Amino acid sequence: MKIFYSENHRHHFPPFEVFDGGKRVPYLENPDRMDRILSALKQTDWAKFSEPQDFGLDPILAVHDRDYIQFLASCWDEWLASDSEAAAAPETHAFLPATFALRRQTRPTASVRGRGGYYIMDLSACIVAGTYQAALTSANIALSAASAIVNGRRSAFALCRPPGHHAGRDYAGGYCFINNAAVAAHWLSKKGKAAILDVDYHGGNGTQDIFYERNDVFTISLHGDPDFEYPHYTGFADETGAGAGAGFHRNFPLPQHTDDGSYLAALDEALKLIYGFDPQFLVLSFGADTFDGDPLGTFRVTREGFDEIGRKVAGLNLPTAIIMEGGYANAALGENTRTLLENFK
Ligand code: SP5
Ligand code: ZN
Repeated sequence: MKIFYSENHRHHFPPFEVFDGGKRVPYLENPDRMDRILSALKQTDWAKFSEPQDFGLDPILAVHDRDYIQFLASCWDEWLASDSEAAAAPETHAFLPATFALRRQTRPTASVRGRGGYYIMDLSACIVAGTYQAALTSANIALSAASAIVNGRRSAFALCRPPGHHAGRDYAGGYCFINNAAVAAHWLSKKGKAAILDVDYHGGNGTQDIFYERNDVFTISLHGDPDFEYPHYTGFADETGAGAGAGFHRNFPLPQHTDDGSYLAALDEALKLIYGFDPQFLVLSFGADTFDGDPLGTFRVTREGFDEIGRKVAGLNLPTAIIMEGGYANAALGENTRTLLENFK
């Protein structure tokens, strides 16, 4: 299997994020995650590593707002120019807004703070010097995997960092800046009908938003119920698409402590819906944070569960681009990811 990967993510490593309660904690979405996955894959005889191709900005701007992408590009430099403490010690700082636009506040204002609070939805999408380059490269990794399956491969793995599924057309959140899976799926949709199946523990709100009014990309997400889990405001079962996209999005909100058995039962329902849509390509947003023991999750999916998830999704027999999203139990992340991927090799 082709694995697309780049070292560019290492320069995106904010020194902290902020949890509920204002608690400042080490950034959980860290480069060590990639090292764990890389070392597990390097032990196999089937993982073939490639650098991503550069697809330019057009496929990214096809699903993202131009001013938002420009904000990501210039945010860090503008922040250093506007905050002397950050400029004096940039490596211990990150950009995070402290005031957020509400939905009735419909436009960004000129300052970096005013654009930050408009384009960022939470306190885990920290921007540092390497963020924009890492996010662009991550999108190119997803596009490279998409291109591999268009060129006849049965599957390809995009080892993306930063992840993407919380990023919408004009916002960052949940460690995500550019929606890698959405960029790949939109690009694929020009070659044939595409579906996105999101099995990250968190609801794929960005992916949902981007395709909500479209019927040419079917999107579906299994996740912790927003009644108790991030992203809190979306991912409910009654959100099924709008306008031309009515019926082309589905959510499966699941309770705390969901185990292999109930997860796999929900997955079976999701796979039936994808089968009914009859896509030519599948994009799998894969997060390993459903794992029993993930520091951000509450589910109890086991390593055997990841094997079953992989087997069931591979059973659709569709050319599949597997896009890395979350997963923060680093000690188990490599093995869980390899276990899922083994089913697609
Ligand atoms: C890609 C991805 O998995 N993003 C997840 C971002 C979640 N950010 C919200 C963090 C909420 C912190 N809650 C702490 C619970 C610790 N038990
Ligand atoms: Zn997640």
